[in-house]
Amino acid sequence: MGDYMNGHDDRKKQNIHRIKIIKGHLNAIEEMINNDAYCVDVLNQSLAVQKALKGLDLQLMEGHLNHCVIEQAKKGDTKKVVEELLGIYKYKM
Ligand SMILES: [Cu+2]
Repeated sequence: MGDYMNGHDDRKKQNIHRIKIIKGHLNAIEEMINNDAYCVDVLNQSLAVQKALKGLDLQLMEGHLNHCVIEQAKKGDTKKVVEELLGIYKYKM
C-alpha cells in the first residue's frame, strides 16, 4: 500500500456520509409528495439533492484524478485515462 491508498479510508467515509445525507433528502422528498406538499418546496428539495450529488461527483473526480489517473499515467496507460475522462465529459454535455 503506497501513496495510492493514502487518505482512501477518509475519502470513503466522507463519500458514504454524503450518500446518507442524500438518501435522507430523498426520503424527505418522498414524504413531501406523499403529503401533497407545495410543488415549489418539493422542487427546492430536489434541487438540493442534485447539488449534493454534484458535490459527490466532484469528490469522486478529485480522488480519481489524484490517485487513479496519476498511477495509470505512471504506468503509461494514458489512452485509458483520456478515454474515460472524455467519456464522462461527453455524458455531462
Ligand atoms: Cu479512480
